[in-house]
Amino acid sequence: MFYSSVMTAAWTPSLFGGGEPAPDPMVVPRRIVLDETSWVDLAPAWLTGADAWFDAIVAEAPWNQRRRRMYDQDVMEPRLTCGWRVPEAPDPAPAVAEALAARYGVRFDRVSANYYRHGDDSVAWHGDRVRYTHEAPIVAIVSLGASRRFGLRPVGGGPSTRLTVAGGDLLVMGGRCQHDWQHTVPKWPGAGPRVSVTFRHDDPGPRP
Ligand SMILES: O=C(O)CCC(=O)C(=O)O
Repeated sequence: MFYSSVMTAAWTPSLFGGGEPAPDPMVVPRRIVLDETSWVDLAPAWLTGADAWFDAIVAEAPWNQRRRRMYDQDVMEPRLTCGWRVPEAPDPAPAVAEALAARYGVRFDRVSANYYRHGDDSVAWHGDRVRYTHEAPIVAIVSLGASRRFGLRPVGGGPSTRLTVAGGDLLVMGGRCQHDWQHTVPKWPGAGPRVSVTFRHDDPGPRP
């Protein structure tokens, strides 16, 4: 297995997760340079009130379980998903999209949410489809709920990067990350429920 760590504690609300959900303007992301043209920004506790958003989105979002074609078979994805155009997305997603646009210089149009109900839910190694239309897409992910591992590995092989994302954290992939790197949220036995809220853009965005 890729990760050796095992988390046994179920998710409990964090000390800083209460109140109205909103980006904290004082929290500045730290850039992790993956290679000459790819990077990841990580900002722990970027969103205050993450627990309130987690509770609301779990209860109210129109969750679906998608099917994926794998090895000539249709399989159910091991997580639930849903998506909106930004103006129709439930609060605080439009305000979060605006804060991200101000920092990253692209207009975020689409929001999707992924619900990992327990540690057996996951997403396999992949690059996002936005790479087919964008040279340097920015993909921003706000984590809510329990902590999970987030892995990145170069498409051509080489050492992987392992991060942990907790409720309220912001992780942003940029440059050629979707082309030259893959990412995953692996299964993590004992993990509590987590939602990732992902912001993507249709406009071409910055060059790498
Ligand atoms: O849940 C996450 O943090 C990652 C989601 C993701 O990679 C995807 O939906 O393409």
